[in-house]
Amino acid sequence: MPIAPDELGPLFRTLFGGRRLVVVSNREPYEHRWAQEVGEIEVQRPAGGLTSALDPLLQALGGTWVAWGSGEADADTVDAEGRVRVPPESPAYTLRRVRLTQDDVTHYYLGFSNQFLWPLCHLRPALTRIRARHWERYRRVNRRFAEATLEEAGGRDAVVWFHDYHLALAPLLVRRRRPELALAHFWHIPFPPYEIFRLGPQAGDLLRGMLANDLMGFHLAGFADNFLRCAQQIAGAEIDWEARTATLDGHVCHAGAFPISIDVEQFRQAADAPGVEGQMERLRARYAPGGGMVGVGVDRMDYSKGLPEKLKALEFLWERYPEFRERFTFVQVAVPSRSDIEAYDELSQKVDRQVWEINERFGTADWRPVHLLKQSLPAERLAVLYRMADLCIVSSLQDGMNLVAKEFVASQTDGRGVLVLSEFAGAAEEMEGAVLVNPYDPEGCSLRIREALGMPPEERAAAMRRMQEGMSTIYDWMESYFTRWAALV
Ligand code: GDG
Repeated sequence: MPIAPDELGPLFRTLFGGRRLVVVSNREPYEHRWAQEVGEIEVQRPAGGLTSALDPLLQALGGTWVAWGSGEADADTVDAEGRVRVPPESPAYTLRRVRLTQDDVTHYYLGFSNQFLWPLCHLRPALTRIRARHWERYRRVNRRFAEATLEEAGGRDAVVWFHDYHLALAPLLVRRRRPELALAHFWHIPFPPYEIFRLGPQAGDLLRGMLANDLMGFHLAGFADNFLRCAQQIAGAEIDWEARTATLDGHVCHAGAFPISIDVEQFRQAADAPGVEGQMERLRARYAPGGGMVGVGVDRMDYSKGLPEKLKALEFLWERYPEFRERFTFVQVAVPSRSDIEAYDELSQKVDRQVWEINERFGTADWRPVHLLKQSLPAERLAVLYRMADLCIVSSLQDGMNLVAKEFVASQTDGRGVLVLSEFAGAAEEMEGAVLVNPYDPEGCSLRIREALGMPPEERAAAMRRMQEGMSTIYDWMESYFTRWAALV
């Protein structure tokens, strides 16, 4: 039985008693911005599955969230300590903002986090940029996050939950000052094998930071094992492979697999909302005016998502199997991301070029094979797009989980669509019923897309039902994480 969102607060209290929850992440759940009207400040909630799932829990528990104050009016809305009560309409918990300078953002965020750790963890060492300045800022900013966390924990017994690769060093800094606190970390991206992770000159420091947690969570057991092997080989930790623990300086860190999910009900309801049928018809009329099937892709414009590879596979499909020309149209949403980084800018240009070439080559006066939408759509529109689609292609070259795959399945309330999923996305370990592809092999991939498009309706419906029935929710994810963590502290 899936756990209901409002059962999580009571569960947390049962598991952790009166301990206070402090969540620490790079991204904040509420951002203040200057509105169009002069002098007015408005609040935005950055879209994201994790923030929208953790926010109600913090509201129920009244804890604290420590995050980078990235909004342009954030500094004008906090008190002298950098605190603001949220949500604005009915304040229930504290958001503690860590203020970063432009240099911090350049070197800690765009530099070390996204030009070193991100490519390294996604098995692209050639794309890493190693700079002393980046590392120096990463350390400094992690120290600031740790200080803010310690202040928020106060003299009380807190449970501190760190998120992601931006904050690998903070747990050790907190542990040194408050050894009795319960610390856990969830790593949202892949953790690479030893042979890759060791390429970073600071690998040992990063691992020592992470090993200070009681629990290091990853999406897959394979990532947890990679982490343990690195802890052993690089940091000299003692590993118990059966229990999946690493012991360093007398402290035991447990590593575990906790595959994340989405708010399934939210997507299902958005896909089934009144008026959706009409919206789907309008989408079909816009993208496939001559009829035929429609495929979708939804990705951040990131090299880990395999966009050029997906386009190459589609090009092979229309080239080798002309029966799909004018009978199969592809809509790719590619939200601009980290565009200050050269590799991302180059990728975006490459994708533009490929789409242009495909459309020139196969397009006709009445039909455009690929529609590229380089913009962010509201979540409800995404659900409609997912439900309308006959096919969704997730072509990640490497991905911790990939939530799009799960969102597509949750939104497929008619069970008509097929999920074509890269075997290198974490989601592939769970989604039995998906058509698995190797995005490095565009010809093979185009064959699989062809098979998927030809699948009889009953087969599609059965595969979709299997995936829908097997899918857990983000609330189940939190339940299993908290239960495991509470048993350790
Ligand atoms: C990291 C890991 C892991 C995309 N376009 C729009 C939009 N999105 C939303 C999707 C989805 C999210 O962005 C992307 O999630 P992914 O899981 O695909 O990837 P990352 O951003 O790389 O996230 C990943 C995840 O962390 C969670 O642990 O699964 O492996 O890399 O939710 O819907 N949302 C809206 N408009 C868009 O145009 N509203």
